[in-house]
Amino acid sequence: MTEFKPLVFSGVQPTGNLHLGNYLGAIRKFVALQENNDCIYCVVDLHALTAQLVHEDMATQIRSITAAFLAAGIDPKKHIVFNQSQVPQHSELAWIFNCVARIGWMNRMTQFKDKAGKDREQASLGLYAYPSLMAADILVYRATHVPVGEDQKQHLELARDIAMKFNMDFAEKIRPTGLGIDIKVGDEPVHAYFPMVEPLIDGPAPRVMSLKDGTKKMSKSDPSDLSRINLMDDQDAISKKIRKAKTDPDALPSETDGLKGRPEADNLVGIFAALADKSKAEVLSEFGGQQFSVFKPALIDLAVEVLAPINAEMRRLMEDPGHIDAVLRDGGERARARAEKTMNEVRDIIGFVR
Ligand code: AQP
Repeated sequence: MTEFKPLVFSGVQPTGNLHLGNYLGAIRKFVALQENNDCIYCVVDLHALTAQLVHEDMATQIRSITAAFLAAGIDPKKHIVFNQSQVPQHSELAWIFNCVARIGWMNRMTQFKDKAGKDREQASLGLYAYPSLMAADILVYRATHVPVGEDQKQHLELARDIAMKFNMDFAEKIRPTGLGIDIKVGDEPVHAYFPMVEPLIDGPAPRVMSLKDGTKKMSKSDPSDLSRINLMDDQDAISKKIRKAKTDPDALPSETDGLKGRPEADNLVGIFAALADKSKAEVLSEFGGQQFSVFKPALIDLAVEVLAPINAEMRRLMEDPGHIDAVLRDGGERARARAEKTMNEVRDIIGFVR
């Protein structure tokens, strides 16, 4: 048995202000992973069209996500940073995956149901096919690991299903090309061209919740700005939002079991833990028995300490859009070369004439 060469891929949509959930659930992991891995990080601008077609400030949004990647510490020279629309191979593979994926699989996607809302007939076909494009984003590089927040878990399971079906359906065509490798999926040996991607979701804050409602995900599209901390928020805004964050009247518990049934307390402790690089248990060993009037100021100080340098660097980078565009162009060129190699192999496996 051999294994696929480890490769990390992930993406962020340019659909609004990045928030603490995007940072803790995704971008911070991107930075940590680049130390020991080959990484590709993408601003997934094609995905941004799925929920809303026309974006007045698309270019600014793309640059702003790129600035956040760079300000957080991603090295675009050692790794690849680019925007999806520069690499048309993503869309080409997505079409093939549209023909691999089954409608029954897509019908189970909860994010489509959430985002489409009640009037599903009016949702775009792109929103429905979103997970197929996401599978193509990852697999066009034959990436093996994907750091994401918990909300993306189901989409990654679908990417595995698509990869598995492609491998099985084309098994007899993959073998003679010598392009596949023998892997095990569970106990079953499979001759695979596409790897079974592994989601990287761990950490104390895999799902950062709204500051106004601990049962709802912190989200760019929440109409209330007080529900989230944006990476571009200044010290005053961060302080105001944490002070106004919903809590309950009890003191913090000393053990993590005591957070059960207290979603807002659980969320704030998780945020503290993630920002401080500690476990929730460690945070509670320090703050157990304390009121929120003590805990919130400590959380404000910590959030400002971590986010202020990123905020300042993002603002500096955004003053030089030419530099950001050059980073994206360079990354796009390198990504295209890799993606085209995969697509040539896929075309050969399928039997297209080229
Ligand atoms: N609340 C969250 N907690 C942890 N991780 C999160 N992510 C998003 N929200 C949270 C992770 O951030 C990465 C990029 O997300 P995205 O912008 O591509 O898409 P999204 O999940 O749709 O983000 P939003 O903020 O929730 O946007 P809207 O409001 O448009 O739906 C992903 O890895 C995601 O898991």
